[in-house]
Amino acid sequence: MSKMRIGIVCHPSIGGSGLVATELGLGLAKLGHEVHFISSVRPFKLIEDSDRLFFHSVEAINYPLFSDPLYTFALTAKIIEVVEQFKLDVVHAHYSIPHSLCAYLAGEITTHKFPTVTTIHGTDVTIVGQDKPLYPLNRFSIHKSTRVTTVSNFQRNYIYSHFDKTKPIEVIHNFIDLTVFSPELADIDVRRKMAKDDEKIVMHVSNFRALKNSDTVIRSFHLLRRKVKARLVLLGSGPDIDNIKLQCEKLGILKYVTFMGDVTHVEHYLPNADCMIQPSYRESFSMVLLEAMACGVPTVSSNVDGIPEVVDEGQSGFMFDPDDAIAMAKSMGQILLDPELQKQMGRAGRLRAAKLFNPERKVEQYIACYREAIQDC
Ligand code: GMT
Repeated sequence: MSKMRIGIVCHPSIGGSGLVATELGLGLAKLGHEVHFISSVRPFKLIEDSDRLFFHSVEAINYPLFSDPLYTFALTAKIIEVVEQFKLDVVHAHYSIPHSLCAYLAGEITTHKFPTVTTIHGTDVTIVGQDKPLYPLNRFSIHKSTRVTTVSNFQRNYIYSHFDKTKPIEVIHNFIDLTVFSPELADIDVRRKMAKDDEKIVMHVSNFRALKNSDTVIRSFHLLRRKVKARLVLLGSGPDIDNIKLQCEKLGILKYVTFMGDVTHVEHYLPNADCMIQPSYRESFSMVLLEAMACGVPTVSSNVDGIPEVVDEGQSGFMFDPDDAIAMAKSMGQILLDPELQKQMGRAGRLRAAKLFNPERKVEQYIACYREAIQDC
């Protein structure tokens, strides 16, 4: 089949949708396709351009007349420039707002016509999307996309029930590079940067916003500490961090918590954890849980949204209502006090990640989706 020239518009985030978009682009290039990333910052895993991988930086438009850098129009202009210069066959927009809307506007302006594939990652419809002023923009961008995909069956049903039933939506679950996220990369020197040798590590990775529910992380860890000599390791940063420190101080557990801050290579830290806790209130999928599974780390999480499509209950992890700190503490204790169970769950998680969320299958699904979009255009 002919090789394609594909534009990828994404948030250059270290984890989540930015990681998925970058890994997808790398996988497409490995298969011989030409991939053009369009974003404000070079995706950190895209070390350099090559003969099939290109990065196009969106420069903000700063005129004194305007109160903000007009990023949305700068992005639209950059899509037009790249589409026309490289004659792209398709543009893949990760997130409907603003990326898919910018692709639509660019398509109305360019002389070189192209289809748009939009991937809904969750927050664009469940959080931002429910914001009344943005609701019509979200619905319009979904409707105007040539093809729409999303990352879980839950998310597809959510879009159907809240936005647009007429638009067929394909579910392509997120995926993970099992050579990058692996238990083989556990490293005692890295572990010792986080905890003492005789402390079990409970890890939480987050952007510390309200929906990540750090309150339950702290409360369940506080209860766990009564039974297990454990240390809570927090990766990431965000608006809730200061409150978390205050809450830990009040509970007298601040000395058992390691704040690692933002780390670019979470895969260096994750394999050293004994358990991952992610009690989010909303998650269309949860890359963190899949990353933990790939690293052979059992998970304790909430049971919301797309998470039950990632976690195999009782096998790779345990799931509870987001605020059930008591049950989460109990299941973490069960895992951390039984090394055989911890190993068994870790193995089950990695096998599940390899079987259901491997890059090869998912990249092929996106390629088929692009080809259908090109035919429809
Ligand atoms: O959850 C976030 O705050 C980040 C956001 C993102 O853009 O990465 O995550 C969303 O997309 C991820 C990749 O598809 C999903 O794994 C996350 O579950 C989803 N977050 C939510 O739905 C809250």
